[in-house]
Amino acid sequence: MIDPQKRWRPLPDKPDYAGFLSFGGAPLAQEPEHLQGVDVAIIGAPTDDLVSDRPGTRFAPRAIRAASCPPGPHLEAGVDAFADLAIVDYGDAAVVPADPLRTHAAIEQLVGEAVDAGALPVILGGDHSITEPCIAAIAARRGPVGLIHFDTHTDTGREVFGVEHSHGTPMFRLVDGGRVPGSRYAQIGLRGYWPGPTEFAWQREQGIASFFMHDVRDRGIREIVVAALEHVGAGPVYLTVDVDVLDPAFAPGTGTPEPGGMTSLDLLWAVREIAARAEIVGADVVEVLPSGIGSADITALVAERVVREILTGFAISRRSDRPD
Ligand SMILES: [Mn+2]
Repeated sequence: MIDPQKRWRPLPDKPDYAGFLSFGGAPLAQEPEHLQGVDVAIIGAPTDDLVSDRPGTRFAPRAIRAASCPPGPHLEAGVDAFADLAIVDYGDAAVVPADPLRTHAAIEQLVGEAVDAGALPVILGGDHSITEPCIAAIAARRGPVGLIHFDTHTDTGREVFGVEHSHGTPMFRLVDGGRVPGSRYAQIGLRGYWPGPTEFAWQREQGIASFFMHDVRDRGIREIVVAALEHVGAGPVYLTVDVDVLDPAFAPGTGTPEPGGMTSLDLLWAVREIAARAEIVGADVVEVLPSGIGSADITALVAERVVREILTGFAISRRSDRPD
């Protein structure tokens, strides 16, 4: 294990821009045995071979790690996830450029190692196709999982541009393959012009709950989160956040942006609430397309904070699990 904080121990704090690059300055782990006793393993999935529009999310795991912030308790929640939980950065999956199948196998392998060690895998994408191997690794060990999915798009295409293996199809493949029952799958933030009636008819047949952006606008995020949690119900839940659910004003660095989206304020609260209330067994943040370094990249910055809110919510859920 490498502790990026070590050289700064005699000092008050390590500045975020210095030291070995890891998520939140967490210890770097490379071997599965380093995951023993770990609560959360951050895993990078730097791949964007399957995007249908502008590429570049392969650079996101590094950008998200670099858009860090000083440690300390969450000012609203009063919880310091890094103090409450044993969090490590398990590095990146051994991706192979232009070979999405081997890349996905490498992601599934690494996520599986985290699950086998009893750690919560939190994955930094990558394009949205990476959610398929992440959930595959978890479902292989724990059975089918519920899914809460923040996105502009449903990603339930049977194919995109005639291609079945795409960042627009992972949710179809997961439901079709039995890894995510539609009766425990909720989407939040849908808007724009894709997909069409065929996909939505299929979604209804599967029992998938779709909360559109106009639902968030009209009913408010609190009510929508309650409804999504009710739909997925009890049991293991995976949380996936496509950063394009945000309005491009908040997250301009993404490949298929759509105006009229969520605010950072709503999304950050929502993911924390879900992580605190649901039985989270894995989470990812995807489709960040960075172009700046550190906090200069506002899309990587908000993605970093999405992960922090998930960690904070997970820490809250762990606290409430503890016997008094
Ligand atoms: Mn997506």
